[in-house]
Amino acid sequence: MNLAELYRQDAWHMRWLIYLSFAMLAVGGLYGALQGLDKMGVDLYRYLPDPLYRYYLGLTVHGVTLGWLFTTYFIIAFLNLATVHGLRRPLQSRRLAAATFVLAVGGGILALVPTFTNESSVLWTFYAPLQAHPAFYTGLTLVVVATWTAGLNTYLTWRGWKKEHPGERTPLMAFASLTTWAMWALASAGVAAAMLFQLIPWSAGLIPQVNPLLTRSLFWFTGHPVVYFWLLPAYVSWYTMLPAQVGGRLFSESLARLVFLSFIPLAVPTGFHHMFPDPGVTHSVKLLHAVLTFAVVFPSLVTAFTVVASIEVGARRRGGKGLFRWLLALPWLRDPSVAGQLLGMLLFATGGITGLINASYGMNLVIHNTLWVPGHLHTQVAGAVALTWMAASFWLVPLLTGRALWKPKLAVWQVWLWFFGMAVMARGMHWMGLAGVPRRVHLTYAPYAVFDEWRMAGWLVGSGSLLMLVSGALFFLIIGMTVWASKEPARVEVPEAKPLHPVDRMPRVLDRLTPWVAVTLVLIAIAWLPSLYRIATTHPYVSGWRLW
Ligand code: HAS
Ligand code: CU
Repeated sequence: MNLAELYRQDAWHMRWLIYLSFAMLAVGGLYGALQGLDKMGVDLYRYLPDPLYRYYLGLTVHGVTLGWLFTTYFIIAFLNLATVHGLRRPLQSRRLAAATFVLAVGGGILALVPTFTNESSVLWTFYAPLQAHPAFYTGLTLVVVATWTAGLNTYLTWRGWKKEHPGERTPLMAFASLTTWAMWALASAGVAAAMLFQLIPWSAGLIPQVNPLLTRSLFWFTGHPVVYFWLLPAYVSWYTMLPAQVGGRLFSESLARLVFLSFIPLAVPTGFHHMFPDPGVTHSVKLLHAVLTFAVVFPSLVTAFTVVASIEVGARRRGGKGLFRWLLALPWLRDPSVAGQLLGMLLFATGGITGLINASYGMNLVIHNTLWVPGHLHTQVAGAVALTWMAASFWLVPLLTGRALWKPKLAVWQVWLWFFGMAVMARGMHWMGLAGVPRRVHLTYAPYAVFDEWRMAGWLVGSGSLLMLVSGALFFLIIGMTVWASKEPARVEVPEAKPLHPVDRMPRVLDRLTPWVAVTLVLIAIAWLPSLYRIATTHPYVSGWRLW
């Protein structure tokens, strides 16, 4: 079977998941701009009809559409493609792929309807005792189930491949997808338990009370590793595709595998770093999570080295010279797909530094619950991850539709504008956070807000978010015109990086998941179970509140 036929077999759900993912980006992005402007004292919310003007409704739509839906839809489609391409084999079960699609989209609709009617203004973290409509929790749970069916399909596809290729090493692109699903399967257990045993029955009136500290801890059991569930598909692109796009080679396949595999044990036992100032968790457990957070930085530091080295190989092959001058040989202004990913990396490097500050137990007390944290998270997920996905879609959408990218030059502008917008906005957010401005507050109406003191910082947040709004609009124009109006046939292939040196020998443990999953289970047992048990048995259970 030739490759084009291979993608077409599974193309409809990949294509539609990608379109829906971008639709979520549009909805969430619009509310994002309103929030950004609020930080400079400009309230455009009040022009929206009731209940859409309500701040916490908007913030919930922003977090749910972007954190849960934009990400999940894109990840399923992109990892499907990486698996299918890596193994040169269609997905094992078309029925399972269709079921995944229905669960993901149906779940999203179920969660969003009660959000738009202001019955679920509980933000993306849905902390109890704030109570949402049962459909909200059920919908998000179905989205998580969709990730499980997608992961299962990848696993079955790999098993089918393995039967026909006994003793062969799994190709990197597929292996990286498998490790991402394995990490997520373990990570998602926390939120699934919170939903099934506490939040859904509680919101449906089947149990009268829940334990807020327990549901919150279970949220962060998943809520930290979910950020690597967002990040790893970008890593799939940086490691296995981008080097080919710049004419380079993957510097080391063994290091790449080590990075993906390390996220399995290290992603989950770190979640209490979101609860450093919370009562009810012992200091020793918090310290353990702080130390393990520093450990999970390691694979990203290795990534900084490996990916930049792979790109450097490409730049030197293009004639780049000197210690740093080779950077100029990269197509920063010519290839939007490459430029977007490089700019995403630059943002990611800044977010890595702020992440380390957050993780430093003592320093966390300075920034926790301030606008600093949205500054950090935007450089990571809305910067590195979203920019990488937009950049990848410049070859992905042509590949899946057969239509050439509409106006690549405009796409270069688009990614640069997003980068600048994000850099400016995040700078302002970090600044406001250090000045003590709380996150998740409608500042225009906060009686203590002193805009005079925050003028410059707030102006950066507002103007940065406007630049991103313009860039987002350009992105939709480019993708929309590619899909509907581009007449030229696409001549694209999945970029696939070859390793710099032939991989003859590699420790077997770098081609296996079981030992890594086993270590993870031990770490989870140490880092989570005693605390969860103690919280469940000693902390109070309370009834729900609906505010706003
Ligand atoms: Fe984080 C809060 C710590 C990574 C997302 N984070 C958040 C929240 C989100 C989020 C959404 O310890 C807020 C949740 C909420 O609503 O409350 N985070 C870290 C650490 C890392 C980290 C240590 N975060 C991420 C990623 C995210 C993400 C990735 C999304 C995708 N984060 C925290 C902590 C908090 C937190 C605390 C809680 C704060 C609080 O108090 O509430 C690390 O994994 C980061 C490692 C990254 C690096 C960067 C490596 C650089 C690379 C690029 C190389 C390129 C170069 C460019 C150098 C070490 C790979 C030059 C070359 C070219 C050729 C271009
Ligand atoms: Cu975290």
